[in-house]
Amino acid sequence: MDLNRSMSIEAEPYPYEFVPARSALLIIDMQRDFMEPGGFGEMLGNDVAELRRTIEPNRKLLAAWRAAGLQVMHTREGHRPDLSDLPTTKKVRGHSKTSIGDPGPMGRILIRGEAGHDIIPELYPLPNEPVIDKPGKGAFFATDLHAILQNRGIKQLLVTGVTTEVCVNTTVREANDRGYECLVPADCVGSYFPEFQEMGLKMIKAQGGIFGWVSDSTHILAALANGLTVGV
Ligand code: TIU
Repeated sequence: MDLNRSMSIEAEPYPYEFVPARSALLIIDMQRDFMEPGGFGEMLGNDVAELRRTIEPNRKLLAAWRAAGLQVMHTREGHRPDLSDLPTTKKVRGHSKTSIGDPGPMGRILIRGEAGHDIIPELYPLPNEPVIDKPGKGAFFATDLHAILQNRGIKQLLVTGVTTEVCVNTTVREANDRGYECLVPADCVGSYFPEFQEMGLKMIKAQGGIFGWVSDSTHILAALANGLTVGV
């Protein structure tokens, strides 16, 4: 496959043209505490099944993306063990009995280095794939993601992960304002709330793609497979 040759992916509001060499797959917060039964997300009363349906499409997309030799990056939401990067407002929001930094089902909740903070085994990063530890919802706030993307010549992002209306949407908006073109495959992003899943995706592609494009992993896999055939 010629990684510098532009490819087209069926998407809304119109086809997404991308250059593989200038693109990265950015997988947002597929962490055990959000995704696994018995984790922090479930402890708060959320149905993790709504998120777990994204694992298999992400796994297939990640495998194809890696096989094509393309760049992958991962993010994790979390904080320093001493909580020095945790705003008090975030700590106390929701008046939950158990909050960030407290002992949880899989170690201290959303603290770097704890089991629950880490990425699920199905999508575990390879050693050459940068992992961005972020203290906020957006992947650009208080991280070196923008610098890494610039250094690697990345202009286009496939953004997947959880949750659609929170960390995925915030990251897509941050990326869009920095000049990146974002494509979001609907089956690879998930929300605890079906209505937010629907509206979170509509908000991205509305008004001519005001924040980006929405597609499906099957269309991306088809474009990669086609690129493999025509590029040889
Ligand atoms: N990663 C991410 O979306 N963090 C959240 O806190 N999401 C919620 O939906 N709460």
